[in-house]
Amino acid sequence: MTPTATKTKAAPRKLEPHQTPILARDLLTPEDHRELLNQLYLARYFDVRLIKEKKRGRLRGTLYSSHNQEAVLVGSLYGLEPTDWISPIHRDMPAFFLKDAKNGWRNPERIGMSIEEVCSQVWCKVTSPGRARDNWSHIGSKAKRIIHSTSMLAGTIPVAAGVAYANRLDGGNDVVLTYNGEGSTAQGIFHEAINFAAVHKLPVVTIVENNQWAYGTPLELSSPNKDVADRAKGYSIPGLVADGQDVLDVYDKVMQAVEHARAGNGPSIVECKTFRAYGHGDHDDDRAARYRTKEDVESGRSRDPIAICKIHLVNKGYLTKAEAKKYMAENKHATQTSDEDFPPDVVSYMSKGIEFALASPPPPAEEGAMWVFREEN
Ligand SMILES: Cc1ncc(C[n+]2csc(CCOP(=O)(O)OP(=O)(O)O)c2C)c(N)n1
Ligand SMILES: [Mg+2]
Repeated sequence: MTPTATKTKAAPRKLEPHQTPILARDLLTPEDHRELLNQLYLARYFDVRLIKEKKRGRLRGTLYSSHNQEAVLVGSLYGLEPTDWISPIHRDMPAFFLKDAKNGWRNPERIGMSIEEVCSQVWCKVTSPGRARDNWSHIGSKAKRIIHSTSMLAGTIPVAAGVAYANRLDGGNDVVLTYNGEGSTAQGIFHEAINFAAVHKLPVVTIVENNQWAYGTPLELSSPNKDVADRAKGYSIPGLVADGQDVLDVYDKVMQAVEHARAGNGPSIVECKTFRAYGHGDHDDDRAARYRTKEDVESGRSRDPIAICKIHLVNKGYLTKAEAKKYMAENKHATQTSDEDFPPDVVSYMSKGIEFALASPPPPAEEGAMWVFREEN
């Protein structure tokens, strides 16, 4: 059965006849623009709150921070149809609850995971989609159109191509958005899968989150291309480069690729240039401070996506300067932020998710072998 979402959003604004649509953002309403900022706050708060929960000793397991990379997630997800598919990886944890979030963060009909499900996953509770098999991104849902993340780098792309191909055989034309780090672009399977998608003109959009580092390996040691998107030339498909710190630029470029795919023209690569704020995971924070210079980290983090979005909104007149200064989450290390730096509904949304997870039990021990061995009936 095809899932449907209750539309709570106003119909998209139409351009006046004399206006030429230049960019996808031109069709966004002022409310859409403010919602993009809210979703950046949501993604940032998810991250800083988990970092603080771990420091308080209320959380165990590795955290893979998406701090400073939020515009890539928010900008790429915002224009999707609820029935489009996504395949997030370790760096994209907020994508699970941001999918279809413009139809209402708390809307139970939304085709995305609830914050309760995602927090339960992080806390390894019975209420998590993965029933505590993992504390991070190894979760998916066919009903919510989320493909379980693949551990082997670039492994999301062949799966995405397979989902798109199966969907076509079923008469569908839904877009499949796959996320990958720049470190995955040197994998053989990256080429095989995009080549297959290009040959069959499958509606697969590959987002490359180029945060300059793959664990301790810098981009120049894994790719001869300065722009990873240049690899697209080898498959005769579009390769777009977006400023990954600018949510509207990501939105424009991803929508170009999404419309190209939906029109039957096949896949694209959208490289979003960004910077990994901390270590690969929090187990790597101390080591990362040795293999990256302080100056490089400061420069990489100097363009905060929340600050850049605010500048757009103030310039457009969608936010006053006073409103822009009300919540100051930007340009701060996670531990320097306080709840007052975020809108109260963002804090309460996440807090409810955490309370739900903390109150949920772990799975019963007898579930340990569940889904491990085939059960004979
Ligand atoms: C084929 C393969 N090799 C190695 C790993 C171990 N590994 C997990 S994440 C990672 C770094 C990924 O870097 P990148 O693709 O740039 O994504 P980022 O973590 O920067 O978001 C590595 C080496 C893996 N998962 N798969
Ligand atoms: Mg990387």
